Amino acid sequence: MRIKIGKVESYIYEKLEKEKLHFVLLDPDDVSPEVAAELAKMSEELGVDAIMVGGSTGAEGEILDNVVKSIKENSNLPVILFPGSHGGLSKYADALFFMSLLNSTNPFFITGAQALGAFRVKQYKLEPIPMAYLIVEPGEAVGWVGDAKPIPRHKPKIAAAYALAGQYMGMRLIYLEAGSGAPKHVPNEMIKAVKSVLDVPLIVGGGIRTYQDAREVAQSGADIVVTGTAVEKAGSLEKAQKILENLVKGVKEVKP
Ligand code: 1GP
Repeated sequence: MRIKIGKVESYIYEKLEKEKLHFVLLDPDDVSPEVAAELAKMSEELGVDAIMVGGSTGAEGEILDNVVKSIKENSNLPVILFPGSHGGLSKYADALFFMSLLNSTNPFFITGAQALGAFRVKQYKLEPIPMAYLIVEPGEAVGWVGDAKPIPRHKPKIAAAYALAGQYMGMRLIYLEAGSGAPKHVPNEMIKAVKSVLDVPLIVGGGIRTYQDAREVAQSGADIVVTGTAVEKAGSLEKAQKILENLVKGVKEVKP
């Protein structure tokens, strides 16, 4: 019996052979379907590789469905759900990060929400991509909501140990998360330490705002760089375009 790798996951692996990837995260709590449509179009034009949709508070039901539908109608990029719990599912998406918050102190976020959501994932025919999710200080809203014991910023070895454990548990992606809107991204030393032990792709997000941030995160070893706030809170579409252009450049200039 063979493990089936779905379309979106294959797309990710194939692209990673040639380049570092940049995913844009849109939180339905912060963007309307109309703005999401504009940002998705812009992302596709600027060379972003996928759109993630989710958030820790309020990204559920009709609000979530409408944002996902609007992105799908306006771009060809894969839409990957980034659920805060079993509520964060939409049948209009292509795939979801089937994530376990490994350093949560609450089993609900490690296996509970996953069990509650599993049948719906099947019913909606969503492609689940198994992912270990690790919260690094400060952790922001997701750290608080997810009852995380955030990994101290000056302890790269703890992050590496959790990441490797995630890989050994069968996770096919590892996500280091400083939290959406974090004042600083995950430290470069920590990214390097985690990357040095992994054989599966590493995703890094939280607090990445500039060309320089994106570049150093990619250079330190992130295979996939995620940005959300920088574009969502840019203030205008013109400003968002400039910021996103620089972020994509920072990621794509670093060769794998
Ligand atoms: C949050 O890692 C993502 O889950 C993105 O963070 O909003 O800070 O870019 P930002």
